[in-house]
Amino acid sequence: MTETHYRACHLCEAICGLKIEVSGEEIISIKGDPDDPLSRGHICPKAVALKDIHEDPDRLRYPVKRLRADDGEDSWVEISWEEALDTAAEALLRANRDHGVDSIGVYLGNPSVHNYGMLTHQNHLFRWLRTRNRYSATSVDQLPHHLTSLWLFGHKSLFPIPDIDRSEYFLMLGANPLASNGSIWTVPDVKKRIKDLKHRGGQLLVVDPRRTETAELANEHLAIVPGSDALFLAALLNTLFTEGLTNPRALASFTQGLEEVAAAVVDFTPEYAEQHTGIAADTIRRIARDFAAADAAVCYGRMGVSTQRFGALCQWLIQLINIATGNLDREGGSLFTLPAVDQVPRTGPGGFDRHRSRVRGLPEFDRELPAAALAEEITTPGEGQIRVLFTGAGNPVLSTPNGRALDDALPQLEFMISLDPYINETTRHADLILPPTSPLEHDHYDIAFHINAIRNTTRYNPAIFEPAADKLHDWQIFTALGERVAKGLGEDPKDDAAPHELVDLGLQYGPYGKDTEHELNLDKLKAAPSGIDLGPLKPQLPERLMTADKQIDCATPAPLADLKRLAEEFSGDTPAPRLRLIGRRHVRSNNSWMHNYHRLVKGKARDQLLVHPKDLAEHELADGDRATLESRSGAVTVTLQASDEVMPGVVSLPHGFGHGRTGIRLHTARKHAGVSCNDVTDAAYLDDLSGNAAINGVPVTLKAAS
Ligand SMILES: Nc1nc2c(c(=O)[nH]1)N[C@H]1C(S)=C(S)[C@@H](COP(=O)(O)OP(=O)(O)OC[C@H]3O[C@@H](n4cnc5c(=O)[nH]c(N)nc54)[C@H](O)[C@@H]3O)O[C@H]1N2
Ligand SMILES: Nc1nc2c(c(=O)[nH]1)N[C@H]1C(S)=C(S)[C@@H](COP(=O)(O)OP(=O)(O)OC[C@H]3O[C@@H](n4cnc5c(=O)[nH]c(N)nc54)[C@H](O)[C@@H]3O)O[C@H]1N2
Ligand code: SF4
Ligand SMILES: [Mo]
Repeated sequence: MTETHYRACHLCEAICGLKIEVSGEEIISIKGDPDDPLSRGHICPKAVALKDIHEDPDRLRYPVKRLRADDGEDSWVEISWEEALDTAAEALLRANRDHGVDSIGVYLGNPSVHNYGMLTHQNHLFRWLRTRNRYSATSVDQLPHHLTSLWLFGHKSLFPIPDIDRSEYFLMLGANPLASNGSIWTVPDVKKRIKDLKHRGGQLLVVDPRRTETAELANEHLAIVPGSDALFLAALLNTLFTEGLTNPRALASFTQGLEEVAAAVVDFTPEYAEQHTGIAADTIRRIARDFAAADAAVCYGRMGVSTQRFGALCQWLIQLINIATGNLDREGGSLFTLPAVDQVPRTGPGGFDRHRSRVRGLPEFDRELPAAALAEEITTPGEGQIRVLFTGAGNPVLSTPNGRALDDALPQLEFMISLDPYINETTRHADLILPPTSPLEHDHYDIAFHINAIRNTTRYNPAIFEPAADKLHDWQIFTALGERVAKGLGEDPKDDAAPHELVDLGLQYGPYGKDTEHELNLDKLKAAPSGIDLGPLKPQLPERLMTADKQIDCATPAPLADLKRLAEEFSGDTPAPRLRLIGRRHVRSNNSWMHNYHRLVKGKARDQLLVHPKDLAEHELADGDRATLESRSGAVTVTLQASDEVMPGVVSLPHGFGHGRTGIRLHTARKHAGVSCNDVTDAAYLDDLSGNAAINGVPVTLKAAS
């Protein structure tokens, strides 16, 4: 007998509604849920991989412990949860006692944000580990967005969301939602939404060194020299100010400091930007004028402008453009969400540079240090050196800059614990791997991504399969381990509610809860498995601001000062590198961890280095050649693919490959091993302001493989 289950996909930020047919233990089909008010039936090819994840024989079902062998041929043995949790707690307590709190390092990866129990319960462990050595994927990703939101709106998670369904003019930089399905912008079915924008006479402009799938669909593609976006954005602002095109509209009564910003960008003319960006001054002026004249316009930038040398400055300039033209908090511009479980008033706003990393002095953000510092904090002796590492839902060996150095550093640890279902490039170094239940064995409420969504909606779905009694969810692992650590420290761990109980409370006391017409609670959501529509985004300022004075102060000291670094970088004193490396995503990938499912990797290889034909000719190389791609920090051997998608001077390699290393247990991924882009990216090449990794725009050289 088949049963139908409903579920939001947790694999990417689009959180599409799914309809899953199950017969007994078997998944018969996974389709889009047309009744989901946000995704309207849309899905991408990854949704079906939920079945593959669930069934994957490589996925660990029980904890495993490393058995060390003298010949180096270590092996893994399954152990009980009791033994695993005791061993993990002992290792953490021992490090704490023998070497101090900072000797424990923590790295949390991207899926930890997609798994709501990991969000609600990670502090059941981490509150007992008072280490400053906390790291996450944030600092190889969206850190500049958080900083900008903290600076301007008073809270790290108050992200302005592009209101694409009502927009008339959309300026997009460094994002490829046709592959990524949107990021810091939960926008399922984005292709249709872009087409609708064009049909109603709106315009999409894409600024990207590569003519991406999204750029192909746009009205206009502007190829930009990687890392030069801040000059382009500053020149747009400069034009807006000098031509008298600014008009903060409704924001005027609670916004200050635009005059200081105008003064600070006075030298950043379109002509100056033209020299370094490759975008003509006239084009920049035209875009500024069209942007200011449009009924509703929005500027949005993502990975490509966050993970580069001026990531924080770029994100701040983008918001300044939206503010100066009155397009923030405006329908068709960008708007803040009001999610049913609203984390903003409940979580701390975040802070910046309250302490620094031990070895290189990189700034903290929200109690985390830049991931680019992790390897050196393991290998550099001294007080505060990391001796024991805990990783959860992350693969920093493949995902952080100069991952090869981290790969080499991990064996120096005294002990390593990984909360992960796979033995991969990172967890192969662990002493103990704690695997959680499969995603379909636990319930799901998206705590993280409704705050980025283009419409306010809410949905909760229970688990599809009942896990065996001897399996633990991620949140239960955090709780069980936290209990042991707390007791070892002589503390009393509080018995806390399960994730769904917290969501129930969040709903009842949230903006659509008890005291409102919606009266949301968990039972109400259970009765509406495709989700509940809470309507389009609405203007909410100044009420929604989390700044103490409910004002937006545009004259943020740090990015204003960073304009000087920008001018120095582009002073013309140092010759530009001949080639710069950028990344790329494919709709059937998901960072490093979804190459183990046959249906997502079959077909043409997609791990080649894209090189413009002109650069191939200049290097006396040809399509299909094997070549060495090298940077200051490392080299890999790649297969070349001639492509005029990338602009001359730019080469593109996807990240997340590099599965050829010994000791990993990913049978399908191994057959599509590729090389890791992050063996070439550079841990010293950062956005100096935020500490975010600059994995895009890295200077590289190319030569025939020997
Ligand atoms: N060169 C380059 N580098 C990049 C990027 C780039 O564009 N170019 N992108 C960056 C970005 S945006 C990001 S977010 C990072 C990602 O970096 P990471 O988060 O470090 O890497 P992922 O590949 O997402 O690793 C996910 C891990 O989580 C495990 N996992 C999956 N689901 C679960 C679960 O439910 N529970 C648990 N416990 N584990 C789970 C997987 O097995 C895998 O080991 O990479 C960054 N690195
Ligand atoms: N299919 C799939 N979906 C995903 C992921 C995945 O790995 N696969 N990862 C998820 C994650 S963790 C994230 S954070 C999001 C990312 O979501 P997006 O940011 O939308 O995705 P990317 O494809 O990384 O887009 C970045 C773009 O920036 C361009 N770029 C590179 N350097 C520069 C530059 O200097 N300037 C400008 N203007 N552009 C530049 C690149 O060519 C690329 O097109 O995607 C999420 N969704
Ligand atoms: S777009 Fe993202 S959320 Fe939607 S089905 Fe694909 S992976 Fe899942
Ligand atoms: Mo990401």
